[in-house]
Amino acid sequence: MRIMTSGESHGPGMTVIIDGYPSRVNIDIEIINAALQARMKGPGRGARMAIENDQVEILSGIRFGKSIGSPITLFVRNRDYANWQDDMASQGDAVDSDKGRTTVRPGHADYAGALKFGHQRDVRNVLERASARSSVAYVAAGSLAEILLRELGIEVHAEVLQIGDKLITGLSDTEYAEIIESVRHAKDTIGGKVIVRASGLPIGLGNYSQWSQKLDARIASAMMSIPTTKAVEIGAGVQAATLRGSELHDELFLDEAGNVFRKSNNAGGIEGGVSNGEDIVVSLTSKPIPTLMQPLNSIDLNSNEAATAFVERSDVSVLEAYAVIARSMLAIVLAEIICEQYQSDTLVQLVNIFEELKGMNRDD
Ligand code: EPS
Repeated sequence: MRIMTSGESHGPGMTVIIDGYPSRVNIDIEIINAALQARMKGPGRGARMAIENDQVEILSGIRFGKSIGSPITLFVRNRDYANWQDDMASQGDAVDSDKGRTTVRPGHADYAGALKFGHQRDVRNVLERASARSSVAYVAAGSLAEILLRELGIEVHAEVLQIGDKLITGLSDTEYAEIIESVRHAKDTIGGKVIVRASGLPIGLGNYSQWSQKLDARIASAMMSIPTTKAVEIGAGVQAATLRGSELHDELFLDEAGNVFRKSNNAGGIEGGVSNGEDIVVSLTSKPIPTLMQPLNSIDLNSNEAATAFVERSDVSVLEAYAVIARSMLAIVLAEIICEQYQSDTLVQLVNIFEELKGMNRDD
């Protein structure tokens, strides 16, 4: 399974094509819609979310509620496009509008993207695609991946761990919302941390043989691709630096029936780039988003003069959405690796392989 996305934030919509998804998987469109709706929620979201009402349209690959083995195309319409048709037209001349941008926001793709593609006279050409609106497509694909994983007994969950420097445990919903409101009041933005867990995995996903096949390397790559991610930790993560080997490594024990078990999971379910049967545990750090209502010092790329970054409608905190996106990315990576490693045309073939896996792992 592999995925490719396209679409601009204020264009007609976001598209994702999922190729190599096994046939005969029951696909309930409401499961995809529930994930899309969850991504829109949470305190700190901006006015755009009052315009959008993300719902998936299935354009190919699914008939009568089942995958058919053909590429699946999912499309989520941007309702805001109705307000942007002239500015985002694919033909004709650029319109005279207040939506063009020549100053850049520190921390966004604006500066490097404009210089890379030659868009100094209209940075909107960069920010439309660099927008975190692109996460809609990943969440749509992620929920398809999760549907497949669930058929194989694998569950993925995510939650917010920390807002700014405050742990969520111990904060009430009101206190959480109040932190965001005070940041909004200060015309600033705030980041945090989320944690994602996958359970029910077989031993042996990924491969220690090549850098590109290592499960933790692939998860880290997917997580770093989410706009705003600045760090990814697996299991104990950065704490590993402060622990002795005897404290960190998860010892193996046998129960009375001869089954292997561990008393800790500091490895986060991955050793040597391979899943070891424990839960996969990944935590991610999100920077505060770079569109500020109190703009930072910047430059105007067109005039090459000092300026302040442009100010436009945006979010204060996206942590709840970030958790939904992180969960989707983990589901996508796991489904991709499972489909590569246990190539199967149909769901039944894949389920049978998973049944066999339960009794393997001895060479005698
Ligand atoms: C974003 C800017 C805002 C966010 C957007 C990401 O959009 P707008 O400029 O239209 O207000 O709302 O996120 C989404 C639209 C979304 O669906 O998550 C940015 O600059 O990255």
